[in-house]
Amino acid sequence: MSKKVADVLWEMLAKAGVKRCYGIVGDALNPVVDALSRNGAIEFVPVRHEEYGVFAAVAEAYFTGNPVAVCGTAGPGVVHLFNGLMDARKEAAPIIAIAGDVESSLIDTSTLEEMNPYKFFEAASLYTARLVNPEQARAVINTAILTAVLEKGPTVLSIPGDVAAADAPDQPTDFTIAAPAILRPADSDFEKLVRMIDEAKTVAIFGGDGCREGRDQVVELACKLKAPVGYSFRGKQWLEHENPNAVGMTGLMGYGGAYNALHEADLLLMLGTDFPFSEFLPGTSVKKVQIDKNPKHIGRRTALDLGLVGDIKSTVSALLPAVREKTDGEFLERQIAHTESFHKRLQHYVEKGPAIKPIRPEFLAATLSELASDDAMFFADTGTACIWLARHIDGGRNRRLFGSFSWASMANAAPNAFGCALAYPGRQCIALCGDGGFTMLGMGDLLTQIERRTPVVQVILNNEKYDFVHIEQQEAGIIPSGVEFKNPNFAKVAEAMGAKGIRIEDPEDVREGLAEALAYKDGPVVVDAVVDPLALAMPSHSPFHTVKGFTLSFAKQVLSGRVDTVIQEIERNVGIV
Ligand SMILES: Cc1ncc(C[n+]2csc(CCOP(=O)(O)OP(=O)(O)O)c2C)c(N)n1
Ligand SMILES: [Mg+2]
Repeated sequence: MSKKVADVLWEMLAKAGVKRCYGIVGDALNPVVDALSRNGAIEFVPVRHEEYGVFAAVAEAYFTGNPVAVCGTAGPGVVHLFNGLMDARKEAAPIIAIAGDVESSLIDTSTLEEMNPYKFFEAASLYTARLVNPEQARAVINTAILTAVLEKGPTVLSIPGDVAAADAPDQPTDFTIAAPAILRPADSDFEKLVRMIDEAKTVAIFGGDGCREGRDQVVELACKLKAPVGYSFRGKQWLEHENPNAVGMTGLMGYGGAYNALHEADLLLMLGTDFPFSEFLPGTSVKKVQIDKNPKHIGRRTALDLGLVGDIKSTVSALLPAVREKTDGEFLERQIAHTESFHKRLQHYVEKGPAIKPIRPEFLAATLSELASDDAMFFADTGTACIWLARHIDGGRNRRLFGSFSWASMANAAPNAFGCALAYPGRQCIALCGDGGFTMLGMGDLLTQIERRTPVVQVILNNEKYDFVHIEQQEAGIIPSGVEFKNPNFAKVAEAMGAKGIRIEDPEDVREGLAEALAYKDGPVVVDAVVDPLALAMPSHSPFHTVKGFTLSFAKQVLSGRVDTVIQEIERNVGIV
């Protein structure tokens, strides 16, 4: 049998390092999966919702660095990919989406399920191609792969079934992915940077995901400069552990001394970060330098004194021998002391946790962190789970923390954990899920985990609420509405579906319940943790409008007769327990 276009597709994807394709088949994709079975090098992972497949692929691609394929078919199935592809774009994950298209003879006729992939994917995709002629195959597949891998993001190949099933022209399927170049600022700019660092009395560092490869160099530089190191959520997992200068995160989830360190330094070095919350960055009283390999990140969040293009590892490696060591450690010590005192405050609900019912999420997360293995991978749903992940799950050289940090979609954690459980068999993959997030997407595809007996631990923060939004509405000074819902007993639901279910209602059962969940290796576990729906987490630095908003919301709630709720909420968050 001659080679089909779909055979060429899989051959090239396999050569690019694709190990899995997550998705749902049907119509146009039938010849595509048929060719996948013939190919044998790539595993097809059928899911119950295409978006779940993409979130799984995003986590796999982000951590392994390999491109991952996803698929959905014609119209609605393709549309279900979209939110996940936006996430891939924001989290910089190389994903190649295979979108089933209508028959090529019906394109642009408004036939059943037809949509325009160019228009539809414009916001998410770095490159979208419609394969309407077998002669295009090699060139467009090649471009989709190279763009996803080199520009780190999603690309889309829209393929009509008839083209996928057509004979492929006799073309070579080999291609080359260029090795990355070393990217460093020009000598004269570099010298300017060295001078600024040497002239500054105190330096602070704020790092993001761009420090991933250069983390050891950044920590070494910080030690040499006696510089406190703060980080974005995406930078936390690279910069916090084994770093004596770590001072926590700034922003809405901020903790520790990061905010002060950034604002009190003479010079701020922003390294590999596109941290979006400008209000948490200092103004002109602090000199600011930003270094990033993506020139578009430079200067877009705050005005700078110097902006340099360079990858963090090689730029900081070059800086290390070039800058003078600082001798005065007073600034650093002050920021570390501040961080330690904030940490003590954070421990309040962890230490008191065993005696507080409903269960405090701080206590739940800290216990999970303590019990999990040193190479565990943690994933947090967008929602309060992110706050508890940021504040109470410890990182480590071999631990990994991930979420929809930049796109901030709900329902990412369970599929993220599933993708990593497939990519890293034997490693603990733990999803800290919102009850809103889990019921949005995680519950249906729990069946996927069950069928494959994939050992994913899902810990559900059962607060019967879109709690993050509840907090947001209070911050905005309004009476919370549209945020409450009712849940079933998730442990029983999980058991009925065929997973292991553990319900934890009492704080004294937290340790045992989590230990049991982590020890279970025979398939997925759902831990239904009934947590305090009124637990609040304020950032280490609260902007004035936040404080004002809470006060206003509390006042409005009291006036509308919700006195009990307000008193309870205040009581449960000021340590009067
Ligand atoms: C797909 C999607 N829909 C809505 C939102 C807005 N949103 C952000 S967090 C959140 C609440 C999440 O609730 P839940 O999963 O129960 O977590 P909790 O905050 O209660 O821990 C909502 C609705 C979003 N980010 N993504
Ligand atoms: Mg909730």
